[in-house]
Amino acid sequence: MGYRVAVVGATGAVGREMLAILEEVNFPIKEIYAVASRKSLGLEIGFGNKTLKCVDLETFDFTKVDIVLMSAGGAVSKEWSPKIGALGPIVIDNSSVWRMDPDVPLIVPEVNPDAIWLARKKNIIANPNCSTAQLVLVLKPLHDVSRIKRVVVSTYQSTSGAGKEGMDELWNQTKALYGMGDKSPKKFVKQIAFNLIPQIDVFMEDGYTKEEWKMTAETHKIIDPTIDLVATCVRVPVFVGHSESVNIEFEDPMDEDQAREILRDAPGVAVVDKREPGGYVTPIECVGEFDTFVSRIRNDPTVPHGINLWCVSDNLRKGAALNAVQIAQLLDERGVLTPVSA
Ligand code: 11C
Repeated sequence: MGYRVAVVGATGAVGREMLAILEEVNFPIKEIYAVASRKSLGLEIGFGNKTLKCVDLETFDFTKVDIVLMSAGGAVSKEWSPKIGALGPIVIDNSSVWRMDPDVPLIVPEVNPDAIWLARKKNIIANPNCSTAQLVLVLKPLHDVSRIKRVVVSTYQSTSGAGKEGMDELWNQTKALYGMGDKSPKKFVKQIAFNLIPQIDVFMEDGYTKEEWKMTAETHKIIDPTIDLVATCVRVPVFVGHSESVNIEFEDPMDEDQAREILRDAPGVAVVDKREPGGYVTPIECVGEFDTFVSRIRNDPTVPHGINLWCVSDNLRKGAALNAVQIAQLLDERGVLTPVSA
């Protein structure tokens, strides 16, 4: 028994991770297709001990599949997700296009699995922004114990959040600064090598960036619209792994010891919090991991019930591909889809 799965955007950084994770978690697969734009036609991608040849999005017959993992950008998703959904498969989409649609569930399986009931409305499920996914994993178990009033979060986001071109720019500029090649910014608006940039996505009218707005709006949809959340999002010269400094203020008592205990039991979270040099997790150490790591849990002495913490997660995994695959697992567990017999 297994599902017929298509990965759309299979040649991208997240698409490749989706294929790798489907294999790693041993997702029940009957058939698997790597779908991409025409320019990638025929390109070969490894899947376990098999090789998949990329097929063309424009001509692929989506009635042959049950689940579509889509990571092909907003424009492609806007056009294709409804078309595919109308044919029957459920699309799990990694872009921002559908997240705020009231008829589309926005799911982090450890946090709001029950939102899956809405999956069949449009046959589209949205995957949150990477910086939101790791944050809600940490906030929800704390909010369940003592209501969160206010969150102030500052992010340190890796270049892979902007795709392969973002990583290439960091690599090329770093080499150029040692005298080899072009160091002019292309993907980012300023130099990223040996620098950082306090802008991710476009500016909105109120002076916040769209990435900052997404963190607030998506946290409201996934956990609770009454949480006040304000973000400052910063791009840093790291290849993979987003980090966040999070200040949380609670309605009722909560302290560092209680928060540490709650987070130790939280699904998808690993606490590494030794108060000694190096007793915390940095982005390099989270690469390839499934867990979101929490370190530096401290009382905030400036408010009655507040804590500060540091959290780090692989943005290509929990922030994108892993969460999408976990949504597919949730569809299986909840019996939303019926596997095809061998
Ligand atoms: C970044 N978080 O690091 C962004 C990438 O809404 O899915 C993901 C954008 C999104 O640049």
